[in-house]
Amino acid sequence: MNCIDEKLQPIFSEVTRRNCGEPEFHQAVHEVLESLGRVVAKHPHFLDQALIERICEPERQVIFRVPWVDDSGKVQINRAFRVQFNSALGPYKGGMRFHPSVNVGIIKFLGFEQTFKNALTGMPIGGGKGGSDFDPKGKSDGEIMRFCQSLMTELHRHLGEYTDVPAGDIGVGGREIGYMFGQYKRLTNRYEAGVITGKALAYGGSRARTEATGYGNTYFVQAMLQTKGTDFEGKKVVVSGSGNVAIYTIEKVQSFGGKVIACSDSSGYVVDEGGIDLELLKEVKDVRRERISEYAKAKGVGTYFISADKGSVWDVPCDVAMPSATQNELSGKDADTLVKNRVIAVGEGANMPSTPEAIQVFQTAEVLFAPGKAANAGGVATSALEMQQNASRDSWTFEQTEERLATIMRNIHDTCAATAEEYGAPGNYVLGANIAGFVRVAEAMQMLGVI
Ligand code: NDP
Ligand code: 2IT
Repeated sequence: MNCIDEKLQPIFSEVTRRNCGEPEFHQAVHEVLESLGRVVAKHPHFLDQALIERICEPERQVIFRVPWVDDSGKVQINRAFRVQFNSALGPYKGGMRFHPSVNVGIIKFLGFEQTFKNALTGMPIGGGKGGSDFDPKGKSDGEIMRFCQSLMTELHRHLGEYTDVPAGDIGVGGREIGYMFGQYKRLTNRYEAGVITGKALAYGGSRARTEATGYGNTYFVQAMLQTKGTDFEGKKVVVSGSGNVAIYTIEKVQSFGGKVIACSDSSGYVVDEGGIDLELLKEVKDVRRERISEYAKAKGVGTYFISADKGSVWDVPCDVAMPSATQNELSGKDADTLVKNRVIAVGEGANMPSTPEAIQVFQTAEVLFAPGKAANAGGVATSALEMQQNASRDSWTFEQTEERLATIMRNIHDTCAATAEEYGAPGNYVLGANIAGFVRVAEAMQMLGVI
């Protein structure tokens, strides 16, 4: 890991002391504090009023029990969380994650990242995140519905279009959003469409929200490639994951002339030298909800599956890598392999997928590296566009919405690049994103008094 400026070291020590046993949260805070040394050297007033300390402390954290009845009639118990991190710029905004690995530290790191990401979009949204250790794998539709209804029975009292607006994340897609919104509507007797995003078009969703995170990351990487006078045309691309973000990354990369030759899930990865067949991938993952090995089985010749215990998707030589599964899925060793295989750009579709060691390897090798809080902001930005459409009771075309998304991603890219330059680290998008996101939140907080 790089070093934190000595003025900021006590802040980090205090964060680790009062959030013990939460390594992902420490990692996320460490990375931002590494960047802030240059800010406080130039603008010491940011050290006043304990601004940085306040930004590292969530405004509110809710932890609750979710009891539900499975198909055999047995009562099951899960734990759920909502960390309302920062509302200086707008209502708390961020997804819900359903995955057995979820704990308070994971949700806290995601809420912290979300605060800066949302600031980078330039839109009026604060940062929050939630989730549960519920495992959706192998559950029936009825079980998923009863779980979502029970979760919302508790969560609804903390939400509102002006208070806190959840959306999807790992394990939470259109189906779960529908069940949660349906229960919110019953409990409140209000058709408050703007209380949740990622809704289906039929009941107030936005066109292009499903595609937005993957498309947005692709736009961001394209902007980085253009700074070097190149683009996706003819490039070999590897994408990890095969969920919402991965699928629409593959779709956009292909439309830009790139060739995606591998993708994965937690069971392993498939390599398809002819280029991933997107329709088949959507059928296997979105419709049938099967394992990625079924893709290789169905595709046959020229395609193969490697299980997760035999290697990682990052072993596949490529020009561009787009990690789109989960945190810390790309290690320093994986980064060494990618660099050895001459990767030229990495765009993080997932939240914090690269370990600090991996980021260091990419930056030392001068690989174009787009951190998640900038590169994957297209999802939440389009959620904010969904909120705008809900507030004005309007519905935009796909083209209008995608054009807004493309402009937002271009602006985020340019802001990160200009900020990195201003602070003496041209090309360092990590520094640019952390500083630009921090400054927007910190300036708003200063104006709001000691809150
Ligand atoms: P999905 O649930 O649709 O897909 C997740 C994918 O990642 C699956 O292929 C899953 O495989 C894989 N995965 C999840 N956890 C692990 C793990 N522990 N190890 C290996 N593979 C894993 O989620 P999304 O596509 O929505 O989210 C992917 C990433 O993008 C997350 O980091 C999320 O926070 C981030 N993100 C999502 C946004 C959105 O709008 N949805 C916006 C911005 C960021 P398996 O099925 O085997 O678990
Ligand atoms: O990590 C993320 O930005 C998301 N999961 C999307 C959040 C949102 O509110 O759309």
